[in-house]
Amino acid sequence: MHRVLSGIAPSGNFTLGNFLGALRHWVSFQDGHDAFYCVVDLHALTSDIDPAAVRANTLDAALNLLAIGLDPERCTLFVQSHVPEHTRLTWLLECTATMGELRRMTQFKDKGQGQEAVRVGLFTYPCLMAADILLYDASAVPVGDDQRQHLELTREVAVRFNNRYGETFTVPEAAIAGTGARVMDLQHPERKMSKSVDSPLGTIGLLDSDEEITRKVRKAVTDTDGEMRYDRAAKPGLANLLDLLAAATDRSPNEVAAGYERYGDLKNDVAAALCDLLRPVRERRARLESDLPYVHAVLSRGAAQAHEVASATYARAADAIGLLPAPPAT
Ligand code: AQP
Repeated sequence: MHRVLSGIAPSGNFTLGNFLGALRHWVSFQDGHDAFYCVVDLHALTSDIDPAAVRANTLDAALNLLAIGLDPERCTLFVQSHVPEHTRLTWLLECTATMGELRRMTQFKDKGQGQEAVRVGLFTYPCLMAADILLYDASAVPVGDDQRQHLELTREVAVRFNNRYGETFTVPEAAIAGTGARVMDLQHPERKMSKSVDSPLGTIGLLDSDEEITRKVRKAVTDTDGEMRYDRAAKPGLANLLDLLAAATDRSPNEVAAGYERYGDLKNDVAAALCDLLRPVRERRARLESDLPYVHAVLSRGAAQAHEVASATYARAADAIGLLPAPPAT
């Protein structure tokens, strides 16, 4: 069975972008795959953080992942920092990647922009992400389009390590969805919808009410020529709405565009489709909130299962690179 791994940072409220670009595919990959999913809490530490918020967001993320339909009987769900091999392997990979490679990462440039003192962790986090993936011998990594470059780096680092120190890692492939792979901000359709960017009207939250979803879609920026056609470059706001309805109803954006003449009618149907899509998530989440011991038990079992796989891979990598095996604990 093919192994699948993916993670999400507890860096704020999950968005519709996270859901359409990645999370709903995580649910599908549970069938027919050996699926590992983690809340990558260490990735949430790369900016100015509030420790209480990191703690709360990590639990919140686990609740959301169960609410979208992850089933601990069909996948392994865990918190990244509970498996210490993630940071241990990161060091070996930091000693494999180059400064030039990391400097080329566009997310580092985007997220570091305007910051006076950019943290080292923000620069090196693609190595942590590579470790997240390589530890599990994942052959597929379901991610949104924004992670394509990081996946490419992971592949390059894995290949280099294998060539230099002997066959150690499985070289993974990105599994990037078609429609929904890049959901844009409803108010600023030139930038992606993001959980850590403050854009109250431009971001649809995973747990937004029907009223909030409808209000935001109705206010979404379009254009003034009124011409219904799918053109991401010339008509990014409209294209985003067409993409959303296409992703929610499993059609192509051009097919969706052919069914409308007026932007208002399209917006009504986008809002209705998104409400239908997210309502069950909200309902499941409400039920889970009353059973936090269950959520902690899932994470504890997940950490043990993940550790079993990750420790074997780490031992292989450490041996390949020339580290003496650690003496058995006394
Ligand atoms: N707008 C998006 N459209 C499609 N997919 C998206 N993803 C994120 N935004 C969109 C996908 O969601 C998964 C989890 O994301 P992440 O936590 O690893 O961080 P990110 O990619 O940087 O996403 P955010 O929401 O923008 O988080 P912050 O604000 O922390 O940077 C990934 O598979 C991602 O591709």
